[in-house]
Amino acid sequence: MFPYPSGQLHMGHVRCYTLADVINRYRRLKGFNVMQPMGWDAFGLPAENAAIKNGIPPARWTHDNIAYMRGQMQRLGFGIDWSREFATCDPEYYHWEQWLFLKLYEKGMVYRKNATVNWDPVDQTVLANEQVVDGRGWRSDAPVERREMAQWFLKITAYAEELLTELDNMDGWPESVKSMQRNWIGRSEGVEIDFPVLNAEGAKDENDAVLTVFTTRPDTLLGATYVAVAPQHPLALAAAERNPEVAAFLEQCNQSTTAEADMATLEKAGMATDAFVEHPLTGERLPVWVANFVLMEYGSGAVMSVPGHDQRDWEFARKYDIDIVQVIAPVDDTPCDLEAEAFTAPGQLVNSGDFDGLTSAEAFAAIAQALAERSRGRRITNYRLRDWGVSRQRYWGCPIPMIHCDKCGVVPVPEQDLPVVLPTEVEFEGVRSPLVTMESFLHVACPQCGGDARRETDTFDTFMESSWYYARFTSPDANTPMVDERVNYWAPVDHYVGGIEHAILHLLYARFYYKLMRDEGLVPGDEPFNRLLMLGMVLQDGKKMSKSAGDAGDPQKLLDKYGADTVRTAMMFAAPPDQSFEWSEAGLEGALRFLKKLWSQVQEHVAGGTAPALDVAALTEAGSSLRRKAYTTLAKADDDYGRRIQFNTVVSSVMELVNAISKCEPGNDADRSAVQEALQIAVLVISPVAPHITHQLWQVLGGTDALVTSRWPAMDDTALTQASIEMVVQVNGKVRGKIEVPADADQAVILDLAKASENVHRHLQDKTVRKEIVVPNKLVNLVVS
Ligand code: ANZ
Ligand code: ZN
Repeated sequence: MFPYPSGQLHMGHVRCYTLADVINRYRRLKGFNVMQPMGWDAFGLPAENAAIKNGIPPARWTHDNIAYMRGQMQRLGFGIDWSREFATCDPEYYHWEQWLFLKLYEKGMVYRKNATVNWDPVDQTVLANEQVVDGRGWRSDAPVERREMAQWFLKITAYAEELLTELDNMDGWPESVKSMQRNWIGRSEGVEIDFPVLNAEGAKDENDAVLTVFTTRPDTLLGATYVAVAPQHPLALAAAERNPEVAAFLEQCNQSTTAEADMATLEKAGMATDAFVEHPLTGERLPVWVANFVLMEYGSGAVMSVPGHDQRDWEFARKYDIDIVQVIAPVDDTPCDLEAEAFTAPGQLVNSGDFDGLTSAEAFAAIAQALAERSRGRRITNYRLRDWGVSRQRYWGCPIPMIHCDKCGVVPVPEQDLPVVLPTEVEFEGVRSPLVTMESFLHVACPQCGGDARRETDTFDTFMESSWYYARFTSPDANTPMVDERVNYWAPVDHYVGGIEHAILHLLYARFYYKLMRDEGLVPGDEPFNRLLMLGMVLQDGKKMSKSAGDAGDPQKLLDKYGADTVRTAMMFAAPPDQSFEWSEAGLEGALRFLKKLWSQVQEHVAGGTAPALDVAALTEAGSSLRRKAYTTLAKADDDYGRRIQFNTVVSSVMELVNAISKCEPGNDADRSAVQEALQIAVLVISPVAPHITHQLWQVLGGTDALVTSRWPAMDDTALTQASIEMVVQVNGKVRGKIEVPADADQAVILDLAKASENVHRHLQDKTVRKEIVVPNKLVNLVVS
């Protein structure tokens, strides 16, 4: 995941890009053609805020930051193909985003409708959610109002089903991320039920007006004792016209948040209206309430309330003294006490007339059918996922390529006039987007009638740019829509590495966008990322380290003091990739000691003169046991790098190998070549983590090619076989001797050797062996009496 050019790298970046670089370098050693690209997610609010504060144009601020951060990445030794670099604020990039938007507009995948925004009445501007602090504008401190404004939407809901079902085939993604995406998409199967609206005389409305609700529990229909509508629902608005108290309640609801997360904790409140509906099966009269927890944006903005079997409805009914009726009885011994709480589990129907005795599942079908027969209901599938509102009333973003003409309405910018370039020489007055008053940008001839028209001044949500940049890396200079044929060689991404905070929105939008591009015939396959590595966070004092957190957390300071290899090694050693961990400088000292030891082992070895070619037959035990250690390390690292994606254990096993090398006392010249081989393996295996010193050490060890162009060594299984193993022998749990046994000896042979060993033999005299325990490769215990 490419970074936002905030100014300087933080430790989270160091972790993410080092991990990616380790994968890159390992795969290269394995002979793959690897592309590791880098670019900049360059649009966004911080650049604008900096401009408002310091008067520097966002473009300049952004490009300065990019230059600095690029330098830091180069200093860290990331093996990036810089020829592919771009920033999303480059017109050559966002040109194609505008192009796709127009294509989608033609296809009906883009539409415009009113949506609520945060409005700052003093600054006369829309605020982003982050700019609203405790309900007030961050600069004006004025209470923020909700306003309806026309916004552009992308129809992601048209892909909801595919976005959901495809998850089942995505083996390379962590289960946790897939489940977050499933919940976000939120598929529910249920029934839409029409409740006829009654007029003031209590009769059915002559136009057969109905109140439609969505329920996932049609089996509870006979237990509905009232219906509730959202404060923005037409029935609520009509009731407010008739009753000022209802109007005041709606006003109050509109001042609080609509965020679904806040809904859960919201104190439930409602008000009865003078309206009634008729129960579609019993003909009973049910009151219509307005309730603050009913969302206008979900289902039909109305619910049938079943206080006996829905906890929220139960609490509401208790609060407002509404009837609670039981229609579901437990089938097992699940406790059910409607005096204490709702009974929400499925069960068997009671108090439901003809449906009594059916199970919840049977009743679902039967009631759905009964409603369908009366034309009062239909089965539907609902998604929690909403269409993607992409308009932002901000300056520093990709201009939306639309024109407003008084005569023709909204007219798309003709393809040949793309890109609509964002002016970069701007001055801010307050927080308002400079585009709104910039005549040179605003003024345009209508493409349809040629008359005076105005450009759209909203820009795209920056998630638009981050939804397809990875595909652009394959052909960063393509002058054809979005990508060119090179995308077929590279895409989809083999390994995507990034932060867990992007587990939902970014990844969902990117998946959606990829499908949009696929449907334009632009990219191969259905999904953009084969394998996904979700990083845990780097913490300091328990908080995410996203800002420079003192010297200990400033990568630049650490690079200056320790150098890139030490910083990289400490970062990889600290924790497995998916775990969050507390950063501390102590790890750097350990990493530095290890790299110094590797360095001096190599220097010491070469100072002893050239080792002869390896002659396995001539090795002493010292040599062959070192070989065994070297090849065990190689095999484990291969597995850790390639399959487990766990690099902390690679570092620790190379540390062990280096210790074994330092302890090895070569018995002859052949053993010296085993040392040479072990050093080469240590250097090569750790090179993806510490590429700089290993490059040098490789040459010192006689490497003729650069290490980056070398290959991962072939495994030598014969090095792993051990001629003999030493085992401890105990008698009644006390150590009485040690024996050498052939590595392939079976249990009987081992026991014979154990009993024959001199000291053990003595302790067995005049005793009966009651029990014989053999722990392979370790010990023999003889229980005697
Ligand atoms: C009656 C009922 C009885 C319900 C019962 C639940 C349990 P999911 O699963 O998330 O789709 N609902 C429907 N539209 C709503 C809205 N706009 N705002 C708030 N709540 C709404 O949830 C579906 C359930 O959420 C629906 O099923 C409805 O309550 C409620 F024993 O209908 B239920
Ligand atoms: Zn026109």
